[in-house]
Amino acid sequence: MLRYSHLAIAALLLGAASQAFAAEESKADAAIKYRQSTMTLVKAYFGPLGAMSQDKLPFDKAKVEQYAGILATLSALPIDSFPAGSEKGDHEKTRAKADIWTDSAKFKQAHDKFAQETAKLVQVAKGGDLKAIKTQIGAVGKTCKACHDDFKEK
Ligand code: ASC
Repeated sequence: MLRYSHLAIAALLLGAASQAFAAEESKADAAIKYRQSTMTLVKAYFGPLGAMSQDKLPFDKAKVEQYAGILATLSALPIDSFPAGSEKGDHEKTRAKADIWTDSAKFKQAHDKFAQETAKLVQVAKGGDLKAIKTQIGAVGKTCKACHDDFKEK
Protein backbone atom coordinates (compact mmCIF):
# COMPACT_ATOMS: atom_id res chain seq x y z
CA MET A 1 0.00 0.00 0.00
CA LEU A 2 1.23 3.44 -0.87
CA ARG A 3 1.72 5.67 2.14
CA TYR A 4 2.12 9.43 1.94
CA SER A 5 3.99 11.43 4.51
CA HIS A 6 2.34 14.56 5.87
CA LEU A 7 4.87 16.56 3.93
CA ALA A 8 3.95 14.89 0.65
CA ILE A 9 0.26 15.48 1.29
CA ALA A 10 0.93 19.13 2.13
CA ALA A 11 2.93 19.47 -1.10
CA LEU A 12 0.06 17.95 -3.12
CA LEU A 13 -2.48 20.30 -1.53
CA LEU A 14 -0.26 23.30 -2.09
CA GLY A 15 0.17 22.30 -5.74
CA ALA A 16 -3.58 22.01 -6.23
CA ALA A 17 -4.18 25.35 -4.51
CA SER A 18 -1.61 27.18 -6.63
CA GLN A 19 -3.09 25.68 -9.79
CA ALA A 20 -6.53 26.93 -8.78
CA PHE A 21 -4.98 30.33 -8.09
CA ALA A 22 -3.28 30.43 -11.48
CA ALA A 23 -6.60 29.65 -13.18
CA GLU A 24 -8.21 32.65 -11.49
CA GLU A 25 -8.12 35.39 -14.10
CA SER A 26 -8.39 39.04 -13.14
CA LYS A 27 -11.55 40.89 -14.11
CA ALA A 28 -9.53 43.33 -16.22
CA ASP A 29 -7.86 40.51 -18.18
CA ALA A 30 -11.21 38.76 -18.68
CA ALA A 31 -12.80 42.00 -19.97
CA ILE A 32 -9.89 42.63 -22.35
CA LYS A 33 -10.08 39.09 -23.72
CA TYR A 34 -13.84 39.35 -24.08
CA ARG A 35 -13.79 42.63 -25.99
CA GLN A 36 -10.90 41.55 -28.19
CA SER A 37 -12.84 38.36 -29.01
CA THR A 38 -15.83 40.40 -30.10
CA MET A 39 -13.56 42.60 -32.25
CA THR A 40 -12.12 39.45 -33.83
CA LEU A 41 -15.66 38.41 -34.74
CA VAL A 42 -16.59 41.86 -36.04
CA LYS A 43 -13.51 41.78 -38.24
CA ALA A 44 -14.30 38.23 -39.43
CA TYR A 45 -17.74 39.30 -40.65
CA PHE A 46 -17.00 42.86 -41.74
CA GLY A 47 -13.82 41.87 -43.62
CA PRO A 48 -15.64 39.96 -46.40
CA LEU A 49 -18.29 42.70 -46.65
CA GLY A 50 -15.59 45.33 -47.11
CA ALA A 51 -13.92 43.12 -49.73
CA MET A 52 -17.24 42.66 -51.58
CA SER A 53 -17.88 46.39 -51.55
CA GLN A 54 -14.51 46.89 -53.22
CA ASP A 55 -14.99 44.03 -55.73
CA LYS A 56 -12.19 42.06 -54.09
CA LEU A 57 -14.66 39.24 -53.40
CA PRO A 58 -17.61 38.22 -55.57
CA PHE A 59 -20.81 39.85 -54.41
CA ASP A 60 -23.07 37.40 -52.58
CA LYS A 61 -26.37 38.91 -51.47
CA ALA A 62 -27.25 36.04 -49.12
CA LYS A 63 -23.90 36.39 -47.34
CA VAL A 64 -24.25 40.14 -47.09
CA GLU A 65 -27.64 39.73 -45.42
CA GLN A 66 -26.35 37.02 -43.10
CA TYR A 67 -23.16 38.83 -42.10
CA ALA A 68 -24.95 42.15 -41.63
CA GLY A 69 -27.33 40.41 -39.24
CA ILE A 70 -24.43 38.90 -37.31
CA LEU A 71 -22.76 42.32 -37.07
CA ALA A 72 -26.02 43.80 -35.81
CA THR A 73 -26.07 41.13 -33.11
CA LEU A 74 -22.42 41.75 -32.24
CA SER A 75 -23.08 45.48 -31.98
CA ALA A 76 -25.80 44.75 -29.43
CA LEU A 77 -23.99 42.31 -27.14
CA PRO A 78 -25.39 42.81 -23.65
CA ILE A 79 -22.17 42.48 -21.65
CA ASP A 80 -20.19 45.70 -21.13
CA SER A 81 -16.89 45.28 -23.00
CA PHE A 82 -15.15 48.20 -21.30
CA PRO A 83 -15.99 48.02 -17.59
CA ALA A 84 -14.29 50.40 -15.16
CA GLY A 85 -11.03 48.87 -14.02
CA SER A 86 -10.20 47.32 -17.39
CA GLU A 87 -8.18 50.31 -18.62
CA LYS A 88 -5.08 48.14 -18.23
CA GLY A 89 -4.72 44.40 -18.00
CA ASP A 90 -2.76 42.43 -15.45
CA HIS A 91 -1.37 40.13 -18.12
CA GLU A 92 -3.34 41.04 -21.24
CA LYS A 93 -2.23 43.85 -23.51
CA THR A 94 -4.75 46.46 -24.58
CA ARG A 95 -4.66 49.36 -27.03
CA ALA A 96 -7.79 50.89 -25.58
CA LYS A 97 -7.25 54.62 -25.01
CA ALA A 98 -8.06 56.26 -21.65
CA ASP A 99 -10.61 58.47 -23.46
CA ILE A 100 -12.98 55.49 -23.51
CA TRP A 101 -13.45 56.02 -19.78
CA THR A 102 -12.77 59.77 -19.51
CA ASP A 103 -15.08 60.66 -22.42
CA SER A 104 -17.52 57.79 -22.18
CA ALA A 105 -20.41 59.78 -23.74
CA LYS A 106 -18.41 60.30 -26.94
CA PHE A 107 -17.35 56.66 -26.88
CA LYS A 108 -20.96 55.52 -26.51
CA GLN A 109 -21.93 57.77 -29.41
CA ALA A 110 -19.25 56.20 -31.60
CA HIS A 111 -20.46 52.74 -30.68
CA ASP A 112 -24.11 53.67 -31.25
CA LYS A 113 -23.20 54.96 -34.69
CA PHE A 114 -21.71 51.56 -35.54
CA ALA A 115 -24.90 49.86 -34.32
CA GLN A 116 -27.11 52.26 -36.30
CA GLU A 117 -25.21 51.95 -39.57
CA THR A 118 -25.12 48.17 -39.15
CA ALA A 119 -28.89 48.04 -38.56
CA LYS A 120 -29.29 50.15 -41.70
CA LEU A 121 -27.09 47.71 -43.63
CA VAL A 122 -29.44 44.88 -42.62
CA GLN A 123 -32.32 46.81 -44.21
CA VAL A 124 -30.41 47.90 -47.31
CA ALA A 125 -29.13 44.35 -47.86
CA LYS A 126 -32.72 43.07 -47.92
CA GLY A 127 -33.50 45.59 -50.65
CA GLY A 128 -30.85 44.07 -52.90
CA ASP A 129 -29.70 47.28 -54.61
CA LEU A 130 -26.01 46.55 -55.17
CA LYS A 131 -24.89 50.17 -55.31
CA ALA A 132 -26.81 51.07 -52.15
CA ILE A 133 -25.41 48.01 -50.36
CA LYS A 134 -21.83 48.94 -51.27
CA THR A 135 -22.40 52.49 -50.08
CA GLN A 136 -23.84 51.23 -46.79
CA ILE A 137 -20.97 48.79 -46.22
CA GLY A 138 -18.72 51.83 -46.63
CA ALA A 139 -20.79 53.71 -44.06
CA VAL A 140 -20.36 50.88 -41.56
CA GLY A 141 -16.59 50.79 -42.25
CA LYS A 142 -16.37 54.51 -41.54
CA THR A 143 -17.84 53.96 -38.09
CA CYS A 144 -15.19 51.29 -37.38
CA LYS A 145 -12.43 53.62 -38.46
CA ALA A 146 -13.79 56.70 -36.68
CA CYS A 147 -13.93 54.87 -33.36
CA HIS A 148 -10.48 53.33 -33.83
CA ASP A 149 -9.01 56.73 -34.72
CA ASP A 150 -10.33 58.28 -31.53
CA PHE A 151 -10.21 55.43 -29.06
CA LYS A 152 -7.56 52.90 -30.09
CA GLU A 153 -3.79 53.32 -29.87
CA LYS A 154 -2.08 52.71 -33.18
C1 ASC B 1 -11.83 46.13 -40.97
C2 ASC B 1 -11.08 46.36 -39.79
C3 ASC B 1 -11.28 47.63 -39.41
C4 ASC B 1 -12.22 48.28 -40.33
C5 ASC B 1 -11.74 49.58 -40.88
C6 ASC B 1 -12.76 50.13 -41.85
O1 ASC B 1 -11.93 45.09 -41.59
O2 ASC B 1 -10.31 45.49 -39.16
O3 ASC B 1 -10.77 48.20 -38.36
O4 ASC B 1 -12.47 47.31 -41.35
O5 ASC B 1 -10.53 49.40 -41.53
O6 ASC B 1 -12.34 51.36 -42.31
